[in-house]
Amino acid sequence: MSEFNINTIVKDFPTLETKIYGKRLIYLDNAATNLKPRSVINSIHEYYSQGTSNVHRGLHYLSEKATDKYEMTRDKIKSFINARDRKEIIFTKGTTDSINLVAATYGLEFLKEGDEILVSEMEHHSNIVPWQLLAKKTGIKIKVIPINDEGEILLEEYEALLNEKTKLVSVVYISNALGTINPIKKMIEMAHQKGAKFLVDAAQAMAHTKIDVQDLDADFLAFSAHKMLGPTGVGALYAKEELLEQMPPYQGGGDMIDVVSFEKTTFNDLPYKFEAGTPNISGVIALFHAIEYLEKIGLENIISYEDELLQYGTKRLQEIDGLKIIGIAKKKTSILSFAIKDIHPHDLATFTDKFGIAIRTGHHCAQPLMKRMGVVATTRASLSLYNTKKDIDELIYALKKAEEIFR
Ligand code: C6P
Repeated sequence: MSEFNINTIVKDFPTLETKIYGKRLIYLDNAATNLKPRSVINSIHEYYSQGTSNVHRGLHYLSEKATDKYEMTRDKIKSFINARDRKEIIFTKGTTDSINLVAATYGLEFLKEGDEILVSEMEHHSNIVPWQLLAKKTGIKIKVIPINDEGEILLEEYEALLNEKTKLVSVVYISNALGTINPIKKMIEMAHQKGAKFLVDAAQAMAHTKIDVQDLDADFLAFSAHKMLGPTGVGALYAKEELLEQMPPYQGGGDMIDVVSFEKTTFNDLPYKFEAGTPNISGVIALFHAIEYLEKIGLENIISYEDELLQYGTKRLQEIDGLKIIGIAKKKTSILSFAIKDIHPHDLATFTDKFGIAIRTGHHCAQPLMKRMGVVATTRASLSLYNTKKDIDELIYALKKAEEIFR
C-alpha cells in the first residue's frame, strides 16, 4: 500500500497557495470540480510549449509523439477501470457528453415506442434530460426509481419497476448532492435478469471509489476528467465492445471515417468511429497524469482518508443549531449537504466566501431530488484527498459566525 502523507499531498496542488481576500483558500467545492496536481498542470504546459501537434494525422515526430501520449491515456483508463479492451474507451467532453452519446446512438437505434428507461430520483440533470429528449423522438417512457428520506434507492421499488419493457437503466453511482453510494453491482445484476442494459453515471465515483467495469458488468459507464484531478472539457465513455460495434456513429467528421465519397462513407474501427474531429489532446494527455497521481497516492488510501474526514465533518456539523444534513445514507462518501433553518443557502455561501471558503449552494443540477428531499437548495461542502480536518474546523467556525449574524 502506498503511503498517504497529507502534508506532501497539499503541496502538490498549487491552487491551495492562492489567497482569497488575504486568507488561505479552503476549497470544499470538489464535487463541482477538483483542483489539479502540478503533474497535470505541467503536462498541459508541456504539450503547448514543446509538443503541440494533432493526433492520428501526421507522420512527423511531434504528431507521432502526441498520438502516442494520447493513446497511452486510453490504456491507462482501460487498466484503471479494468475494461477488457482499449477499444471500449471512447474519449468525450465528459459525463454529459458520454450520456448524450449513448442516448443519440444506442437510444435512437435500439429503443422504440413502448420501451421503458429507468432512472432514479437522485439523478443529475445530465442523466435525465438526454432521456427526455430521446423520449420526444422515440415515444419511450421514463420511469423513476424512488428513494427514501435518507437518500437511498428503494431496491424493492426498483425490482417492481423492472419488467420486459425495461430496455435501459441509467443510475448514478455516487450522488453529487447527497453523497450516497448506490448498490450499483446489485442493480446491474437485477437489470440484466430482465434483459435491460445498464448505464452508470460515474462522474462522482472515479476519484472516490474503486471501479471495475468487468466485476460490475456495466454496459456503459460515463465520467469526467475534471472530477478526478484532470482538466475540464474531457472525459470518457466506457461501453462493452459488442454494443459499440452495433451502435451507429455519434458525430460525423475527421478521424471517424474509413473511406469517404459522395456516394457512400464507411467508418473507422473502434474506438475512433466515435471520435470525430480534433479532440482535446492536451486534456486527454493530462488525464493520464491525473490517473497516475490517484494511483500513486492509492485509491484505497484516499477512500479511507476521505471517510475519516466525512465522519469528522458530519459530527462537527451537529454543533450548528438548526442544521439538517440532507443525505444520510448508510453508504456515503465525501459530500456534506445541509440546510440551516432560517438561513438561505445563498446568504451562507456569500458569507463563508469572505472567509476564503469555497462551497456550493443551489440545487446542484438535481432539481427533482431537491423536491423529493423537501428543500429548494442545499449548501454543499464536498471533500477531496487534499482537504484536512482544519478545513472543516474553519467551515464550522464560519457557519457559527453566520448563525450569530443571520439570526
Ligand atoms: N456535477 C456538481 O457540482 P459534467 O458537467 O459533464 O462534467 O458532469 C455532469 C455530471 C453528471 N453526473 C453527476 C453525478 C455529476 O455530479 C455531474 C456534475 C457538478 O455536482 C456540476 S453540476
